[in-house]
Amino acid sequence: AKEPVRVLVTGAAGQIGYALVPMIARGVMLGLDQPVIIHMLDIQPAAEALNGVKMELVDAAFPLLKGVVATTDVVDACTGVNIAVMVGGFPRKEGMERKDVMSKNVSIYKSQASALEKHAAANCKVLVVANPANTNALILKEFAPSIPEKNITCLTRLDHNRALGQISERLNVQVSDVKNVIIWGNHSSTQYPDVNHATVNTPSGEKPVRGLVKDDEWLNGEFITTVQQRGAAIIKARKLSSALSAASSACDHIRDWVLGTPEGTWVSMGVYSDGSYGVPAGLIYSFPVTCHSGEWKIVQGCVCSANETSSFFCILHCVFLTQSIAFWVGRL
Ligand code: NAX
Repeated sequence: AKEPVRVLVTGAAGQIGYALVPMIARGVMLGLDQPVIIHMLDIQPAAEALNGVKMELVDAAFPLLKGVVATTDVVDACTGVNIAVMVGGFPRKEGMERKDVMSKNVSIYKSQASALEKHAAANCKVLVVANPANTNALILKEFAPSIPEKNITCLTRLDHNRALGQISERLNVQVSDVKNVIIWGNHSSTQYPDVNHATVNTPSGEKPVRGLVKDDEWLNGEFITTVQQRGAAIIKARKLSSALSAASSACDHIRDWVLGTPEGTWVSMGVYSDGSYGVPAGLIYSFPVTCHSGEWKIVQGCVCSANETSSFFCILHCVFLTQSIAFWVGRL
């Protein structure tokens, strides 16, 4: 039997946490033959709720679940973890200035970064979900210099999956037959969903999405804004932000990273830039990637003129964020 993998979920008493931990315990993230030990971290005001989640995990009698650590102590939470999914954080609220959110997250991610650096297992893989996701990942990277940069990523897979979903609805095809959309940039409304290389598997072979949709106006307009603003649409409908789709996409992100992407398929991940596509090196930016043996690699050659203007603004936005982070990191 395989050794259990330790998976940390921060903010585990929240709504994404509540959807995510049962998926992990059922093998959705790491496979149906992979035992897991789940570490859950939250803050003191949520300690009782966190314990309630632990009770439910016990009650569900998951065969793959070999242990649960539920704690408000960041060191206990991070000790020995192989995978860290950072869902806890301080999202921007109405009326808050960007710098207020930034300073709160810098202090949260500073302590979590150093706990991971000191106490996580060697080669721990980190996925930041909490918004602003690219920025929080960058803060974590700054404060955990001994964790290899390639091990710190952020979630844009939800946006990627939303794009697949929109194409499948539009063409009335199975979502599993659509692939190779790309989310460029930030997990925010400045992202650029790109279908220029996307294909659909049809009975007569793989066909480009653009050729099948035959409506460039929709692809260049409504499709993009729908994906960019889907989070707001969910909040409007549910009076709560996306949780099950975020949790499921976080599982997809880790599963593909650890177990590999299928041949000929790429996915979107927020990763540190090596300068590909003119994105300044060191930024955390969403690119198309393939994964093999636990390592991601940026897919090259997906340039298209349609996204030049948009990616220029994405890059500007990321550079601006990096500079603000450098400012806060310098101050603390
Ligand atoms: P909730 O408010 O339901 O849960 C957040 C949890 O984090 C709470 O239990 C809170 O007590 C805990 N927390 C706060 N500070 C903490 C700290 N210092 N250490 C540990 N835990 C802490 O939010 P939820 O709906 O679960 O969303 C979580 C985060 O995901 C938010 O930042 C949200 O903006 C972000 N999202 C990111 C998405 C993405 O695609 N990257 C999409 C979904 C989601 O909006």
